[in-house]
Amino acid sequence: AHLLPVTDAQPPHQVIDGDFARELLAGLARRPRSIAPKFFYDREGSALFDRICELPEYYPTRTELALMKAQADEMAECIGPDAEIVEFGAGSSRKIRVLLGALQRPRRFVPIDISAEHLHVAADALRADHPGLDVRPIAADFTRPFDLPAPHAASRRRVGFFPGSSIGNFGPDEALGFLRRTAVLLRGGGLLIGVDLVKDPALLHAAYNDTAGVTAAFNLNLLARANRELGANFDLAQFAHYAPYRPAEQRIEMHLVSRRAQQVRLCGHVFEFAEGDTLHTENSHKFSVAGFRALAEQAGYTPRAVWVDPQRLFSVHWLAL
Ligand code: AVI
Repeated sequence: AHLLPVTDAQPPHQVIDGDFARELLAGLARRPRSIAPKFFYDREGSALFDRICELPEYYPTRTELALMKAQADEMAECIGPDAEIVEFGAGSSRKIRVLLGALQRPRRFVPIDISAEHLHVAADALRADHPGLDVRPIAADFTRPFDLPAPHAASRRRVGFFPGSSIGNFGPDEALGFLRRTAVLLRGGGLLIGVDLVKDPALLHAAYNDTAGVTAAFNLNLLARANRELGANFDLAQFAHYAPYRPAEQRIEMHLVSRRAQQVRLCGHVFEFAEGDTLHTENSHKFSVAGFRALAEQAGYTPRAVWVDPQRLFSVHWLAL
């Protein structure tokens, strides 16, 4: 890890995780203030995200899961027998179970996730349920270069699995870059990817502004994480969750808005917030089916099958290589 010098703002024993510290410092210094959403997913954040997935307002998880259950055989047919599956951002690995149940002789499963503890717990559970499957978890940030194990001897093709519409959390250039990189990694195979669709703004707004306040807690956990890991002194009660839908950009934006003028200490630096100043924490882009297929084509994939639920909330695409 890259270490930053420990200043007297931190307890002397503290080791600073380079990535989070460096990116939060840079993000608070730039205008508008922003930080990449991957920093949501520490242990607390991953657990909060799992709770989001169960919320009545958060339709993507249950819609994608139902779509996969209904169409698992067709999806498995696209993927073919003896595949090695690489899942990007595997989280608690619920959706892969549906696919594994339908696939013919899946040889290996490589879940990649930034949240190491969460990843290993899920991998152990999967091993227990699929004794013949070679499960090889990789704790890594899949937005950066990483190594995959050499292909499984008995596997015929490598296939990516990227559910949940996490592709929407990238900016347009990052999404294209990610698709281009994975197209190289998965050459000869393909990518099964879940993509959230453009829809009634009221439904989108509700999904990111749940009445139980779990999404607000998930957003605020970024500041709690900075307090825990970096010795920052964010007062969580003085920041508000703000998640509007921006139709022109086809995206939900998440922000943390300062409720008053305040100062925050982080790694020996002091940051000033005026009342109403925001820290932009996430974009969640929504797509049309045609728009997403065009993007995939631009990245070198051949879009083949696409499955959409009856209410046209969510889509799953099979992109061949
Ligand atoms: C992980 N990702 C696809 C979620 C989304 O919907 O963009 C993260 C999330 N943010 C707030 N609620 C859920």
